[in-house]
Amino acid sequence: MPILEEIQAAIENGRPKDAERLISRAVEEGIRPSVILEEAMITAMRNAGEYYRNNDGDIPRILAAARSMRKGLNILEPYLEKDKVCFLGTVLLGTIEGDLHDVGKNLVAMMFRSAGFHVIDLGVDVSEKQFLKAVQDNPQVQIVCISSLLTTSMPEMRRVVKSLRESGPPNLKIMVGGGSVTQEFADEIGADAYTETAVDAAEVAKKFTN
Ligand code: B12
Repeated sequence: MPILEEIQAAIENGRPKDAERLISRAVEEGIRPSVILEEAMITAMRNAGEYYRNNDGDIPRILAAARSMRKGLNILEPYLEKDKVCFLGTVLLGTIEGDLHDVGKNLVAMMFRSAGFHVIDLGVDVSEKQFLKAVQDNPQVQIVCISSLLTTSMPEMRRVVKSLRESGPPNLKIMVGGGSVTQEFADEIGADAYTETAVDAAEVAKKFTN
């Protein structure tokens, strides 16, 4: 089986050790890190998500896939970072309060880092207060990114955007994303940008800072 398919299978089937080993081997074989990420790893998480949806939420299996993805990202990240050209700015990132999903957020962090941004990752279940405090404590932050996968967390996202507008610096850019967010919702709550993928998110952020 070609190595990218092996990586995809290792993540989809929740085999973190195999994922780590195969990703290292693929890098050694000269496959571009961004190709490994997009063609094998993101595809694996998409398939795992489909499986979860069609099988009434097989939680142990999806958790094993998410863990393998995280282990794999740790291996790949230094190689992706090597490609970065220059320092572009500082981004603050977190998953909204009430929401513990972090696979997409971690991918966003990684794409930003490999594009040349410094990322302050606040983790998951981040409250309005925590976002505001982090912006105040880190005046160099130019962009705040908020991730949400749950429709139940969307009112909280709206609140955070509102208070960042009221109390944050006037030129702060706010980006939103994650499975529950749409362009329409992003416009409605006054975010500066929404993108469907982590790759596009980093591209849009580059335009904001240049
Ligand atoms: C994995 C998973 C879990 C894992 C999470 C593990 C982890 N460490 O993250 C576990 C099992 C813990 C879990 C729990 C729950 N989950 Co869940 N989960 C998923 C699943 C299958 C995949 C999510 C994922 O990782 N996708 C892969 C990543 C790469 O995609 P992504 O996050 O969307 O990110 C991409 C983009 O959106 C974008 N992006 C992400 N963030 C941002 C931010 C910015 C600023 C930008 C610009 C872009 C961006 O970039 C990423 C890459 O391109 C989804 C189904 C699905 N297909 O999405 C359900 C799903 C999100 N879960 C769901 C639910 C309901 C739950 C639970 C409530 C289940 C329960 N009854 O307990 C709990 C909630 C726990 C909580 N409080 O958060 C629902 C949400 C429904 C809804 N609309 O609200 C979904 C959609 C499943 C479903 N169809 O019912 N879940």
